[in-house]
Amino acid sequence: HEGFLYRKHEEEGKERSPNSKSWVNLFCVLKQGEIGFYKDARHRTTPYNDEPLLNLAICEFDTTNGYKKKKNEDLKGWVNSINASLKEIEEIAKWEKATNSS
Ligand code: I3P
Repeated sequence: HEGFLYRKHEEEGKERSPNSKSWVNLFCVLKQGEIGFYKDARHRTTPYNDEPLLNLAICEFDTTNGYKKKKNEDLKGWVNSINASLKEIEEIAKWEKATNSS
């Protein structure tokens, strides 16, 4: 799953920029349990702001936090993809556990 999303950090970094709470339109790519953020579709080797890939396995994911200031029409599709990805990670972990113990 990939596409442009507007993103905003809830926590503000020590430095105002680039960790400000402003919205930024980024090309987001969900692949193998990780999400990468890029300036556009052509620059998917260089993450936006040199951010490391976001590993879903160590993330908490909550769509019910009640943010209502802006609507998010792409939410449903991304939630489905993220959940499918999490399931995949879980299955791989189970499989690895089973192979290691046999
Ligand atoms: C932020 C910007 C965001 C706003 C955020 C501001 O300021 O106006 O649009 O989020 O509000 O801090 P800046 O551009 O100077 O970083 P919303 O659009 O969600 O209101 P916040 O502090 O309430 O997150």
